[in-house]
Amino acid sequence: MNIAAKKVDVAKEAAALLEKMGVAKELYAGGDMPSFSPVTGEKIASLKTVTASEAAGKIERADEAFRSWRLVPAPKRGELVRLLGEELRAFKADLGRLVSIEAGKIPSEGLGEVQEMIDICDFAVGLSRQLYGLTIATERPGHRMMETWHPLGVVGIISAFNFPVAVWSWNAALALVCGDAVVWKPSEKTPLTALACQAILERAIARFGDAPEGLSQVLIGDRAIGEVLVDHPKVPLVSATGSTRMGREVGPRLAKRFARAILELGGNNAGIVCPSADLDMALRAIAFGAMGTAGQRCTTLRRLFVHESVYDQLVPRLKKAYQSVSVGNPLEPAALVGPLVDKAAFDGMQKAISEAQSHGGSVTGGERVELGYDNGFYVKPALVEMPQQEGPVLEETFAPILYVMKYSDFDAVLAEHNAVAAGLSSSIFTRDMQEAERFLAADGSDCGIANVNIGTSGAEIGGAFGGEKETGGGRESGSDAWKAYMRRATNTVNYSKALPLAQGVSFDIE
Ligand code: UN1
Repeated sequence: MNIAAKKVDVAKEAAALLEKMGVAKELYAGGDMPSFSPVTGEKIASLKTVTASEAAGKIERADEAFRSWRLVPAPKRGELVRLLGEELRAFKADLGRLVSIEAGKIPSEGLGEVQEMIDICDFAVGLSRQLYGLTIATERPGHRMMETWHPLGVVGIISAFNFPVAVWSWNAALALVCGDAVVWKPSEKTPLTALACQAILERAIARFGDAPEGLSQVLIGDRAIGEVLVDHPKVPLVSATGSTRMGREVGPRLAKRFARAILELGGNNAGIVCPSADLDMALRAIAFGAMGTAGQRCTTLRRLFVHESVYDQLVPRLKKAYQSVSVGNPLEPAALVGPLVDKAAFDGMQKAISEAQSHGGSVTGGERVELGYDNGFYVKPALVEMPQQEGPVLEETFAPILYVMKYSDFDAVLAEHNAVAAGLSSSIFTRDMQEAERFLAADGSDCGIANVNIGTSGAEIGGAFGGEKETGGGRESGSDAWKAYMRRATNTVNYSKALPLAQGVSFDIE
């Protein structure tokens, strides 16, 4: 079912939401950087950009703010993030709607993204009382060895269009409780939601009272502005989310100046459906994983291996789901699949589909859905049955294409599963404990996320998020990901009256 076009004035609605969230009009009207809504393809704002020297100035100011923020006790820093969580609760509907307008997400996913922000704030508030190190046994009498975690500095955040607000919050909420300042370069495709987040944080800062000025900065601009952030000597950590291509440029630049990198890059996530799988459950998980967010999550399910014994039960049902899924205006609650972000995404999808066909792929869906918005790129999600894993199946195409392949041998499918460059998310559908445990074992899935009987996408914030190989190796969000945002010091204290050297070394001077 396609959701028919409705007359929507996205520019007007975006402006009303920005005003309500407290974003100053001069930041998004009359500037030189356009922002478009994928809902209709219309221009919805013209943003004021920063020059390279203004960007450097903002980084300097953030560094100054860091120097006092690091001295504020961590639980008090947590109070700022608690207030941010409160403000996000108050503006959840507005920010979620703006995410729908600017990134094209359906309402529940726009709201879900803001919920993810609220969740990480709650996590970070708790964390602000748990930034603890170890006390370690020393080999020397009368000594104590311990580790202390200190604030690190300015954390640079580079985020992508597809999670325009949540990814910032995973980084910012942790960085702020860790005693760091943050400077954010959002995607050029989603600058308005970034301005809204900054305005919401500023409300929290105003309520907090005495946070240093400049603690959080947003850099609106193009790639050159991102480079200022990546190359600035006062930014000891950059957390960058985006394509592997972007990571290949950012990673070496950071390495060159020995800065830390948290890279969260491409994914080419797979699922395996085993003979014992609960097929009803698998069907739902696959549908959300592959078609949800119009295939534009880094965790989107892109490759599916189905055991030959269940292939003919599952795949026809999946195809039916593909044919009947509602595609349409994401501002309408009935749509499950909203638009692609832009024409380039649509062209990339069509190219991958025709390449797949030249490798013997048989396609269901994939065609453009006309809603009457000239520059809105809506598509039927594509399910492509492939004779083997080759050609475009080995690449991440940021669009709703699910490549489906048949398998017969478990060891062989595990090897196929891991035979791609990216290593973000993975899942297995099975009720066989041996298969499930093999998938999670050292020689099982090589991804940063490996799930059993749930899909590849929609991770909770409580776990560390990120992946291996060309996904970049970084971890954000929960578990002990906070450690990357702090500086670890090992301290040894001698409370004895002697000076024994470690390793039995003697060095006795007169
Ligand atoms: C992304 O697409 O960059 O696991 C992040 C998920 C979300 C985050 C995706 N919690 O799908």
